[in-house]
Amino acid sequence: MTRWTYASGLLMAVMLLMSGCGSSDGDDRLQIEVGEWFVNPEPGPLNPGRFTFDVHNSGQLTHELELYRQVGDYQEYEIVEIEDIGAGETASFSAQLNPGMYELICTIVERRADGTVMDHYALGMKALITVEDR
Ligand SMILES: [Cu+2]
Repeated sequence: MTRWTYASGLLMAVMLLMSGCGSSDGDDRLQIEVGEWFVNPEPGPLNPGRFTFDVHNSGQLTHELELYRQVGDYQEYEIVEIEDIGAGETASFSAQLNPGMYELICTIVERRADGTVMDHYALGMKALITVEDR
C-alpha cells in the first residue's frame, strides 16, 4: 500500500465516521439536522448503497425534508418526502442512492398575513449529496 492510498483510505474512514455510517442493521445511517435556515451537514461523497436518514429538527418552526435526484440542470425527481417535522422532533426515511447528484431540501413556502413570503429553500434549507463509485 502506497502512502497515498493509505492516506486517502484513512480520509475516507474519517469521512464515513463523520457522516454516521456503519450501523449494524444493514443501512448506513446519516444524521441530518434541519432548522432556520439550514440542512446540515452536507454529506461528503458517498458510495452507492441504501441509506437511512435520521432527520432532527432543532429549529423553532415546522420543517420537512425531501430527497431529490438531479437529472440535468433543471429536471429533478422527488424520491422521498417527510412532511411536518415539528420543532424538536426526529423522523427517518430510507432510500437507495445510486451514482449521481441528489439534493435534500425543505420546500415549505409560507405566506404571512402581511404579504411577506418565507421560502425555506431560498433561505438556505438545502444540502447537496454526491454519490459516486470509488
Ligand atoms: Cu423548512
